[in-house]
Amino acid sequence: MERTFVMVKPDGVQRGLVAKVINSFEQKGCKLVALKMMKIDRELAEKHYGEHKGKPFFTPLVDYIISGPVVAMVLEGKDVITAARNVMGATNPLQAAIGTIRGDYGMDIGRNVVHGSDSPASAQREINLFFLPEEITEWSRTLETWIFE
Ligand code: YYY
Ligand code: MG
Repeated sequence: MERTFVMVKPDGVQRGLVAKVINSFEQKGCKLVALKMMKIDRELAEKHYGEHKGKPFFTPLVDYIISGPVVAMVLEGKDVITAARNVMGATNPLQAAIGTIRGDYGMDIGRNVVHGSDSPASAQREINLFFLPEEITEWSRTLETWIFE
């Protein structure tokens, strides 16, 4: 079973989209194993987006992600990293398909509502950045065999 790190970004929280975003992942079949609201400080933001350091959008991206509370979560399931990325849609909401979170709720690449890890290595790194092991709840979902073969 794979895990991924997902977060409702400050624009999603301010716009009252938290429940809708979580619902999109739940209805897809992702299992929620950790969830919290928090404010990200600059140090954590720069670590989280470390791969983008030096790019022109890095500073505005960090300023945006620390501009208000976020809702961070860990999702679990077979191939959940890919599944969650598909639920989110393309990075630029203008290119994201309608029916995806970014396609349905976004207009601008710099306000794209949601984050999700892009690989097993980044998922592991991001989960460890945002959650202590004891904040992740292991539980068995009774309908698992109706979601995964
Ligand atoms: O993983 P994902 O969020 O879909 O995109 P990344 O390429 O990792 O970029 C992280 C974040 O940076 C993206 O969600 C929006 C922002 N960004 C931007 O503002 N302008 C770009 N040209 C590329 C990315
Ligand atoms: Mg990324």
